[in-house]
Amino acid sequence: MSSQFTILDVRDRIQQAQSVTVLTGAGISADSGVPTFRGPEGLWKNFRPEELASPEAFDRDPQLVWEWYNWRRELLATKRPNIAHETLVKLETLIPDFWVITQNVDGLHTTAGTQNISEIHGNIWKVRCTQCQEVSQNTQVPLAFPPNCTDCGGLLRPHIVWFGEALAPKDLEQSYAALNRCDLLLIIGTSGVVYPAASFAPVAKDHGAFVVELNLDPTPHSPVVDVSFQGRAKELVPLLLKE
Ligand code: BV8
Ligand code: ZN
Repeated sequence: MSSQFTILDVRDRIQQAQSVTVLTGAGISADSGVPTFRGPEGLWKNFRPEELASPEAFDRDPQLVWEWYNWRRELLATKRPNIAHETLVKLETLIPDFWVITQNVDGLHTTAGTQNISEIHGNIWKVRCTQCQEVSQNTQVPLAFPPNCTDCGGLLRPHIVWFGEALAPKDLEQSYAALNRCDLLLIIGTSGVVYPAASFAPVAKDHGAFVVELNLDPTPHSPVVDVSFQGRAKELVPLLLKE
């Protein structure tokens, strides 16, 4: 980390860039009232990931897993994108090549209007059939248990990447392509501990991108990025857009 750059320097660099990639995590949605995962108020304080967000957990007790996702769907149904999501939508219209890679499953980037996006951990508003693998949009809240596939009758699961599961090849391809061509990588609101996303910053840095972190707290990314700013996404991200 270096203090030689101000956020206004970063704003100028972003607006002069040909290609910008943004990696987001739960911190950007925290300002919409969505709970994060880690930290004092995080979801993992009350739940154990391996008991809820793993294929083994779903095999063992699909009803429990669906109850947790239903609870989160109910909560998310009341949340709206915030000014940080909206600023990224505006930047997308200004910068020739702009790609968002999000670890968030809440769909708030697309609700805000972001077009170029890889939702690498899936989307809580999509379900997938455990038999025929068909993916469909589903916004029913709550979803009665057991939810069944209209095509084959199979049990539906959340279309989310759980611990121990591989990310979709298309999302990985899009993400690495965006990381390998960007002039600037902006990392917003992620603790940087979940792989493979935790290894994305060095990919961009190794090919020469300028890497910027915006996060409430220091993270494992902080010492390796070009510049790190501590603060709330809703306060920092709007500063990246010129009036
Ligand atoms: C895979 C979905 C291989 C649930 C999620 C040991 C070493 C290395 C790797 C591993 C290892 N052991 C296991 C692994 C692999 C594992 C992993 O990385 N584990 C970690 C924890 C060690 N990864 C996997 O299993 C991945 N798959 O590796 O596959 C493979 C290959 C081939 C074939 C088979 C398998 C799959 C990862 C799946 C991740 N899914 N959960 C759900 O959402 O329902 S992870 C979970 O964490 C969330 O989904 C989230 O997307 C992700 C990242 O969290 P963050 O978004 O960063 O959120 P967090 O709360 O942590 O941090 C928020 C940050 O925001 C904080 O820093 C905070 O300060 C900041 N903040 C707060 N408020 C604000 C703010 N910032 C700004 N403004 C604010 N207002
Ligand atoms: Zn099916």
